[in-house]
Amino acid sequence: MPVDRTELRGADELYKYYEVYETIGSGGFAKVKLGRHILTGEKVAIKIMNKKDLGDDLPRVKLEIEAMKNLSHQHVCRLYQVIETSTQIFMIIEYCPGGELFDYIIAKDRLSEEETRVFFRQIVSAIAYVHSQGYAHRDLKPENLLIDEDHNLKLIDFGLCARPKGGLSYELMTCCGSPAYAAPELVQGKAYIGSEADVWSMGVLLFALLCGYLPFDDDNCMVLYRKISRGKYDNPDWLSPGSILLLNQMMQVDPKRRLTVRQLLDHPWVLKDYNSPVEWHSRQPLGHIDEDCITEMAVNMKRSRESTTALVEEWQYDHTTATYLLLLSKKQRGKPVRLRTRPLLCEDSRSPLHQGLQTKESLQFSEDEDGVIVGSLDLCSEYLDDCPWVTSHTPHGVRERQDKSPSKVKRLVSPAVQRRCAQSPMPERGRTAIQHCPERREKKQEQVTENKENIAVQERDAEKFLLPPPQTPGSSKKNGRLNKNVLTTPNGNVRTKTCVSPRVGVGARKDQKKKTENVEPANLEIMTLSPDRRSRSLDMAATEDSGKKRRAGKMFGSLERGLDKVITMLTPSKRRGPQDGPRKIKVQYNVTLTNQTSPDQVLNQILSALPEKNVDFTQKGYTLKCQTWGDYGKVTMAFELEVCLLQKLDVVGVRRQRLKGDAWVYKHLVEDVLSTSSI
Ligand code: 6BJ
Repeated sequence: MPVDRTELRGADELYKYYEVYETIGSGGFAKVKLGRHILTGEKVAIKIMNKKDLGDDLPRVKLEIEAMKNLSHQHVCRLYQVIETSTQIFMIIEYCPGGELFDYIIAKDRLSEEETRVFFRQIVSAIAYVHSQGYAHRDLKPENLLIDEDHNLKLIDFGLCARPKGGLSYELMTCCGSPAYAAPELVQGKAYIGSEADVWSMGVLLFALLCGYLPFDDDNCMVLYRKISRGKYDNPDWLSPGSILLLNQMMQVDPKRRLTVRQLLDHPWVLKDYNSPVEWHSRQPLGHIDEDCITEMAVNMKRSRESTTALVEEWQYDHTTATYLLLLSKKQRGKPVRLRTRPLLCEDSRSPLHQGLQTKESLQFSEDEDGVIVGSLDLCSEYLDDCPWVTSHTPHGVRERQDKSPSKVKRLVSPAVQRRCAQSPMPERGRTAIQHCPERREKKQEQVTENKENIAVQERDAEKFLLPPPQTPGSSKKNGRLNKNVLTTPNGNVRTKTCVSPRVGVGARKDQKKKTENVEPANLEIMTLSPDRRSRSLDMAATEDSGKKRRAGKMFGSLERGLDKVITMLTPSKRRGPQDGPRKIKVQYNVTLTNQTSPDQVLNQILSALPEKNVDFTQKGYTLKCQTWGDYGKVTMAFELEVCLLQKLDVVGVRRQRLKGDAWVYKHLVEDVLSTSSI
């Protein structure tokens, strides 16, 4: 096949400026990978889309790109660069190490009113700003809010946003977004005002933060739509009267009776403990040019400051824009405004990872199914954080704080509950053992009060919805959002609609029995470090940290040292061997603690539970890449479970990461797998 020059040039552009690592998420037509901008050393998220797969959704991507170019706000994820080839689109976006708000909520079960208020004020700030720029987001949900290194929220996914030509007060017709968060006027197919629909979704989001589950949920879409249209939900007993009132004012079926975002800015619930309205104006307005960043770029590019400023002010969303915005982000976080002056490894302009591929001897450099060249860089490891020139987490960042208080880390099931559950009969297939623990289930069901005002909604209105469920971009099969094969109820019960394809999706299931009996983590992936090498790297990090102050100004020496460490750690000869055990990682909120000390035993338990739950998987050492299949042989859910040892604690943990699929369905499925495994 002839080589497509445009394609090569495009891909080269990516590898010239970025190192590309593993997948951190995927939607229907996009995959998000962790990356690193070579000149600044900053981590980035790389959203990768295949034009062929996009088909009719290509305009949505263009819309998202345009929206992100226009939006610059402290609580909106920043777009840095767009690279387009004949076949692919790469969006280089701000990286948010804390992951999705969704994972944070489920790890904590639910948030306190105080913590919810902190997050909710940031959501109101982001939405008030987005609306002020003429956009409605239309897909607000906890999966679309990410947590940055300072534990602040950043809004993502503007693929469904709308900017009506006549302004936000003009009505829209397209029904989109995730059904559980959609406003009644949307599910009924009526014309609607984007900002009013966003307020409804914010109400659902607020409920999810305070309660840990959804106000309207059902495994049947029509029943779900009916519930939304009636606007009736239960208020659990832990909600304060103030929270109940605010939720009610936001989830008003009649959009004209709903609160507006303006009213939210200084709502009494929002003001509590703050006494100041939400600040929604951008603290980072587009247009202001930072002189320090320009000076550093001018030196690096060997240009005048004037011509560098002119280049930056073009806002082409090319490598100049990315370098400027990433330098500015470094400056704002108190890091030195410095760029690398020479290539990382050799004269070749491509990144070390790209060069590494020439030999292809090492597993950590490989091409994924989309032909994207990737390296393995574990998100939980300290590879990058060790290096003084690479992004490090602030000493007061969330990860650090969590490490120091492991007692705060929740188990999905407490040992006491586990014991009780073990005594009760086996749960019926497809339901979570958690919900079978009587106390817990009852707690959610008893002492709930219905929201009052919407009860008056006319039944005939409640029955008006689109038939069949809307096939909008947001709910198309391609997008997979409605393609549930495990469905949840508001109380969290899981009903497995078995729609696993008869074929075995991935290899490991066939020889499941053998693997379960005798687990031999022989083919461990080399992205991980053996415990002894890991502790060495941590020691080095500690030494480097204390020495940093003394070596102020000797930036480039430490740059090279940091680089050497990355290279050493990624050198094939030093990769993990079969003799190595599970990875030792820090406790963070995507890790479920067990009360067990044998990783092999935990692994075996999970290996037996997965087939029971119709989850296919491939095993690489202690990491299980899991998938569920829909009716048409499509992957409906993808996630990773990794058995690991926890630093400073003598117990085994299970790291979980959702890669694809409905977040609530994922929550219940993983809870189900882990509780079946008696973890
Ligand atoms: C985008 C996605 C930007 O799971 C993670 C990190 C997920 C970053 C993640 C591990 C972790 C740590 C703690 C708790 C749970 N990012 N960052 C699409 N559009 C714009 C931006 C992104 C995606 C991201 C996702 N970390 N998990």
